Amino acid sequence: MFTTLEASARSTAGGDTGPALALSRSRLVDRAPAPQVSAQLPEMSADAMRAAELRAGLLKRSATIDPKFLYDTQGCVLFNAICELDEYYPTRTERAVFEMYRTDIASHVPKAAQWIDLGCGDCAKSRTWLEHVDASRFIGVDIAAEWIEQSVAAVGRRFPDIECLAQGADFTRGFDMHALLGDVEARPPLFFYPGSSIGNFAPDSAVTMLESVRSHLGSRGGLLVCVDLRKDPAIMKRAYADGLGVTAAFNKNVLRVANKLLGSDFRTENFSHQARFDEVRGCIEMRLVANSKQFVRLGGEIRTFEEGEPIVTEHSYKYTPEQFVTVLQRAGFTRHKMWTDPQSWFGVFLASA
Ligand code: AVJ
Repeated sequence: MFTTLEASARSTAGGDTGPALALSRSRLVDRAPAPQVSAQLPEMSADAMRAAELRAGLLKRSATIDPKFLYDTQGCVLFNAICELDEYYPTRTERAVFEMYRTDIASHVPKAAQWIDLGCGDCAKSRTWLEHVDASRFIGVDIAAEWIEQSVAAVGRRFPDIECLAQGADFTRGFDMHALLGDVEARPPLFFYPGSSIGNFAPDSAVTMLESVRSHLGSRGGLLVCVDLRKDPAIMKRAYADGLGVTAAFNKNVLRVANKLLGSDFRTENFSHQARFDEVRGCIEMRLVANSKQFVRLGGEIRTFEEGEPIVTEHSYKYTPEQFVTVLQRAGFTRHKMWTDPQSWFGVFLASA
């Protein structure tokens, strides 16, 4: 049987101190057939900010690359291929839970909701939800500002009565959408954060990010967030070390992204993909390990990588339901419901203030 959990928790007092929204641009896509576009131009080059962040990570003693850099056009194609792999269970398990409980979950979404998709991409998941909920507005947020304009415009054509907005933003750095959301009592926000992307944050950072979400909810808003649950480590590991090497290609592609953004000269063939489950931290760690000593030109400097030295490219945290409820409570959510699959591999949480 599929199961649902329901619980309520203490409320957390206090305001919110998320950093300012790192907006690259904002586009209003207002109703088909001729979407109007109102632009808010970027304050500074988003590429320059991304390059500085990427470079700083690579120059640390223990080199890291933030996982958001995995998703250039080719990275998105490779990630979509990962989602089709036998070994990669999260995508199809999430889909199964959504399909099984769509009506029940939708019945908990407030009327006239502002549906905010964090990391909307092609908006495919939201599109199905918008057929089942009463939304007044759809806001697609993604770091890939250019390409979501089109996918959000397509949502606008499919749902002419829903006001559609594409918001280019790196919401991983905290965000402030209060002005954009307007009267949240009349139109309660429903933040949609699927795909277990929350797993890319370490628990403390997940709390900070979800606090930021919670600060926007008003009295009736909510958060629909999907979480990969703890299971046999061998199963989790296989999902990140597939037999075809698609995940390896996805991981190594980030070095091409670095070369493009920084003008560096990483050679993808000189690094190997590694994925392991860290039992202590409860996460998959994905790395690129130098096959031999590497001298990489990074702007004016040479970054040396010793043989076997890793660049950590992603952490993917896996939670027990209880652990994730604790994260929600720490972020100030007081009520939640969870839906899961028969094996309890993947959790869909609806949380409210
Ligand atoms: C998109 C962050 C949910 O952590 O499982 C897939 C990304 N990395 N294979 C994940 C990913 C390697 C994925 N998330």
